[in-house]
Amino acid sequence: MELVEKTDQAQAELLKNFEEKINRGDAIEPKDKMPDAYRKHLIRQISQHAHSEVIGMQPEGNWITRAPSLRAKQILLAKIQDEGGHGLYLYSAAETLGISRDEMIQLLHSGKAKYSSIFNYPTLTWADIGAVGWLVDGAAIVNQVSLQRTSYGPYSRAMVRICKEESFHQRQGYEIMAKMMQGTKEQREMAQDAMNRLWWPSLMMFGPHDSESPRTSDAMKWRIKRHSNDELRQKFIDKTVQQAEVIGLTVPDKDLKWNEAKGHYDHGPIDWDEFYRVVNGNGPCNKQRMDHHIRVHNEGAWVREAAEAYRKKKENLN
Ligand code: BYC
Repeated sequence: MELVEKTDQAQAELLKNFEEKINRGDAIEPKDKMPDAYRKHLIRQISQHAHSEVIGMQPEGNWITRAPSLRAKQILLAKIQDEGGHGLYLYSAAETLGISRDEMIQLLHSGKAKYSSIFNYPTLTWADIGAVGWLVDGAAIVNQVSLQRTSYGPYSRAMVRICKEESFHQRQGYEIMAKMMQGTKEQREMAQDAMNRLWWPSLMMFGPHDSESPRTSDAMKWRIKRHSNDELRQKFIDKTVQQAEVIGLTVPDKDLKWNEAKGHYDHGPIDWDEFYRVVNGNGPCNKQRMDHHIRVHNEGAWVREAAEAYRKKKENLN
């Protein structure tokens, strides 16, 4: 009985110290004591974030061989490599919480871990590559700038570096769209069509409305999230609508209207049935994305084995 009381007391002390640290705005580092629920929450979010970066390479990779110029191809290749790098920083950050890369990949392949809904849409034309850079990376930046101040040190530091690269990604996407809007009628229509198809899925990247978001309350309490899903979505809309106007694109939302009193744009309803359909595995490309990831992961087994054999050999030499 006394032992149970002592353990409870130790747990309460741990929680108190942890909460004090969070409230002071101190970063939590891998060797710090932390509640198990905080650790699990972070593993879920960071690993899903890493999976998104890596799966996100597929829709863009679709256009490497068809980029319209050598310059466009070089830029696209560099961008996709950056996304792979982001995945690696994030898997490493998650590993500091006591999960291995293998376990994270298994959770992805078994359908237990998610990745961003946006990457289950196809990239049908070159303008889609512009729209992915401008809208998808643009949405990702808004979210990730906020995550630079997240409470877990390794996640926050990964975000600082990722944000620098993402701002280049966003600009290159906007450049593609701007150029197409100065082109022929067909090119302008292609850019508008990409905008029409990718606008709403980009708004869904921020997750469900705050009232429907089961994870937000813990995430805000532990300062993993600094802003809610709706706050970040609004920020993205406010800045992107103006960018669309500058290059002559129309936002495909008839209810979009500047609200002077709020100082924000009001927007039309988001199709949450579509969101949950895609998140639950039934979007246009879910099967294709997972099949590809599983196949390439299996084909790469020899690389992992060779790296492990080399590590062991070096260990024996030392
Ligand atoms: N897609 O309670 P909620 C990139 C899930 S990649 C799928 O609001 P939370 C790029 C959510 O996980 C950048 N699932 O959750 C790469 C939860 O399910 P579980 C990607 C979604 O975590 C290559 C449930 O719905 N960025 O930029 O508080 C090329 C309830 O949601 C989505 C990140 O990953 C969604 N859109 O908030 C180009 C950012 N939304 O886990 C570009 C990091 C929600 O309970 N993540 N769900 O089964 C976050 O900031 C947060 O996790 C979210 C969701 C805002 C996404």
